[in-house]
Amino acid sequence: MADNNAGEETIFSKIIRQEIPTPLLFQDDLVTAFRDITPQASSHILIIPNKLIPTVNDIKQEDELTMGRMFTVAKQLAQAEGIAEDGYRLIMNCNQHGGQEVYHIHMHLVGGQPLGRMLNPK
Ligand code: DGP
Repeated sequence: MADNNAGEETIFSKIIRQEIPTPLLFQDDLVTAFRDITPQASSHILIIPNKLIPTVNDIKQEDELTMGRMFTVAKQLAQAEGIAEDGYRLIMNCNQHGGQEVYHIHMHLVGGQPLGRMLNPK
């Protein structure tokens, strides 16, 4: 997918507005959560800000409440998934080297199985 640092809307904005119907696991005034379409573990959830922020590089001080809410929701969803005690991983990819494909920041919550080393050795 092409780099979208210009800040154009992505498919995630349509999911937030439910223009593309996707079952939501959580939504409030700041964040939305739903299951990843291509899960890479038995639990794979995306937690995203309702506001379009293209990359982690674009986060502003005024977004700190939203960033904190993303973590609070991640914790709650991990508990709801039953994976909190065994553990899980939170991932945010940034730009090309980070492997970011959708330019609307999102936190991956992955777990439900041992995840191995953090990075694949080359
Ligand atoms: P990243 O590489 O960090 O930008 O991850 C983007 C993730 O978004 C990827 O794991 C697949 C997921 N994804 C992309 N399009 C859709 C969609 O239309 N619906 C859902 N539920 N997930 C999507």
